[in-house]
Amino acid sequence: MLDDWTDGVGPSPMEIMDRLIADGESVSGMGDMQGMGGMDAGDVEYPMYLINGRAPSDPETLAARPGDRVLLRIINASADTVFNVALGSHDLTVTHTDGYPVEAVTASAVRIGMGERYDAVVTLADGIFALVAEPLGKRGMGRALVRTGSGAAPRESDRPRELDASPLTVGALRAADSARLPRREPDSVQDVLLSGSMAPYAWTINGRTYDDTVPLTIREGDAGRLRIHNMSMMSHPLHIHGHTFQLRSAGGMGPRKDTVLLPPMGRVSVDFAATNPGSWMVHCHNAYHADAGMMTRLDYAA
Ligand SMILES: [Cu+2]
Repeated sequence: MLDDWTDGVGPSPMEIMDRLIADGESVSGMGDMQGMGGMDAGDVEYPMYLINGRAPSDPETLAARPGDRVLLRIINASADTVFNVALGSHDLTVTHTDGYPVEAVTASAVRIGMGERYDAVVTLADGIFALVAEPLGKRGMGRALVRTGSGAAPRESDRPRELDASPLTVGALRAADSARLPRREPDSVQDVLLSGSMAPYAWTINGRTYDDTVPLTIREGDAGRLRIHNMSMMSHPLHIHGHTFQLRSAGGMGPRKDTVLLPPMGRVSVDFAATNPGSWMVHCHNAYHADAGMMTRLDYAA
């Protein structure tokens, strides 16, 4: 479980939100902003990044035996941080994302946005290895240890060289057969434009902040398609409640998910089946962006 942490060791999340809004209102605040995030790095520098609730100086140790085949279920529970995750001296074989199986892909590192989940299988060597979550565009790291044998633990400052490789991103994945939606032309196609700015601090979907929103709509039983465009220089993990979707990447065979990370200026189309009538949230999984308005709804037509 990956997290970015400030409460008790830095300003509270509410104080951070107040500062983002205040800095967005003042030109002088922009000086401070340049030290914060920027580009696709999130909006906030955190004093600490955690794995399983533990600081890097006091990491959790996951125990196993050499040769064990272990499933790592990696969850990004942070508010504002995209992580690249790697296990020192090992490759990760990604088998699932957001609970749905994919055709297995092996990578040195995996990129995971807020709200996303990746499962990776690894066959463990003999020793003590660092499991590291490196925050994208920020200083510091989240850290745990995997111990299968004796020897010296990696130093706190050690950074696995696996993080030097380009991380696996969602575009490299294909849904397993059992996770595919039926191939079907969409009954409706809707655009979801993600935009906003640091000054003023406001984040929008289709040009509006919640709850001054024009909801997306769908009829029960329809096949829906969303064309999601990130019009900003910040990344946004878009999450839909009550539904899952299949990415149109990989020739329409992209992974089945409920949260998809849009890089700066990125685009992705997703298909979903309207089988769960109600009024559902659609929102950026950056907690500060959601709080600043980056939410809308998916409403079923009567
Ligand atoms: Cu966002």
